[in-house]
Amino acid sequence: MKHKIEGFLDLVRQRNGHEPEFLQAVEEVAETVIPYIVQHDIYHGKNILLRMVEPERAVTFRVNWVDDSGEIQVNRGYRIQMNSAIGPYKGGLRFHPSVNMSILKFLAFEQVFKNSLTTLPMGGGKGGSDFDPKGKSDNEIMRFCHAFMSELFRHIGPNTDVPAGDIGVGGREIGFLFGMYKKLRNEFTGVLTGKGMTWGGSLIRPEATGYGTVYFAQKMLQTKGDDIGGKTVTISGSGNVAQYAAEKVIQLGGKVITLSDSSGYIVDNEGINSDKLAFVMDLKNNKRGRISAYIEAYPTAKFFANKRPWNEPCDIALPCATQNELDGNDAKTLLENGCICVSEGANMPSNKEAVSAFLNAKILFAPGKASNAGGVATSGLEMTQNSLRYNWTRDEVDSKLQEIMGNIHDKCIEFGRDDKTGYVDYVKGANIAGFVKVADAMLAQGVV
Ligand code: NDP
Ligand code: 2IT
Repeated sequence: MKHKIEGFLDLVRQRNGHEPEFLQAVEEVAETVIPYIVQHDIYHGKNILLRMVEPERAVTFRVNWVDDSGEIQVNRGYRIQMNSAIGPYKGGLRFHPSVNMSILKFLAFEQVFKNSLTTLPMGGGKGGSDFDPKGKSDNEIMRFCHAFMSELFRHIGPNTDVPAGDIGVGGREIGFLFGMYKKLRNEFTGVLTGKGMTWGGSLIRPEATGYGTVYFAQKMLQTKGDDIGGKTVTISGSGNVAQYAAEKVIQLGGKVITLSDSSGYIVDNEGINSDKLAFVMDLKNNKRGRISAYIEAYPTAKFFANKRPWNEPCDIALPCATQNELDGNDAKTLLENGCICVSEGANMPSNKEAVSAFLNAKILFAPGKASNAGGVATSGLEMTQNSLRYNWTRDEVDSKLQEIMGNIHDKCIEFGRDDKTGYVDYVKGANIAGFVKVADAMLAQGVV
């Protein structure tokens, strides 16, 4: 088996040697899916996984725009259309200076499995730009988004590829992107998700990723007769996913003690209650400030520059910032401090060593492609509402989101539970369950 997996990975490494994040994502999937393929004749000799690691299409394009001082800026735009076997390409856009092919291909690859798990008909894609929104004026953001869409529009469409937000792309950016698409195509369609409530958006979409991550943690805890009430929770990030993960933990009676951004983390041992969270939301979403400002408002809290929150003792950890933000040493510290549950809100936040440490310790560990799927699932519900030209209520969307997270959890158990020990390997479960649906569709459609 080891030989088969290594043979496959060698091929992928030869072709993509300079893409470390992409290789990391593929390795994790190959290690769980290849043994499954070997045991199931229908997938033999079809090179399905080899087809799945090659994007169906990847476009890169120049984005020219003029900044407030009149200077012409040049950024690079991308869209990776990874797999459309079960539906139109679907996945976010990331605006961050670190964006490159490796990062977007890892995200697009993960998205294929995640979208398959949601039970909704969505293929996988991802895109974005190395544009840095930090410190830019609203007018600069608008000019950049318009310039970006003036090329992207020819590659997407409501039945072809439906982008959404990710790091650096929230409601403001989706608005500017949608406006330019509508102007160029002269049509009002659900080509993007995460839209504003008065122009085609869905209630609960802003909350969905964070809420879903916590619903998934709750489902895992319930398998042990436990729940979130009374638990101490560390969260990284302070953006969209982190904010609503914190909100749901607070609603369910847990105590959130940390939040972070790329400059460091804050710890508040009295607990970040809903008033303090409202302060953070205003700071981050309206003032676009730094998390360190929290200690000016709440002086009993502490700020640690350039550090991550994983050395703070907790029962539950929710990494909600970015990839590879939790390494093997962080995992060891979390385990030594008694952490029993990790539910990933970000994509691939735990590196390979950290994932191994959690699985070896047999704690409840959910990989992002399962636990953060609530965001894209609710994007799928936004697409449905757009097609119906109808809006569901907040409660209707929230109950569908909870049902979907429950279904994903069930699938992980079906494909990830060890018959002998009863331990659920959610990584294996999510990878195989996600793979089966896409692979079956690819087999049915032939070599295209
Ligand atoms: P936001 O841009 O709203 O927030 C990102 C947060 O993470 C910020 O606090 C940011 O800090 C921090 N962060 C970003 N990059 C780094 C870095 N390199 N090092 C340290 N901190 C960093 O993004 P989201 O909340 O939407 O996304 C967070 C994660 O969740 C990402 O992994 C994303 O792919 C994933 N995700 C998002 C979904 C969504 O619906 N939005 C759905 C599923 C997954 P700073 O402000 O200093 O940059
Ligand atoms: O990583 C993700 O799932 C997202 N950024 C959300 C994608 C979407 O289409 O809603």
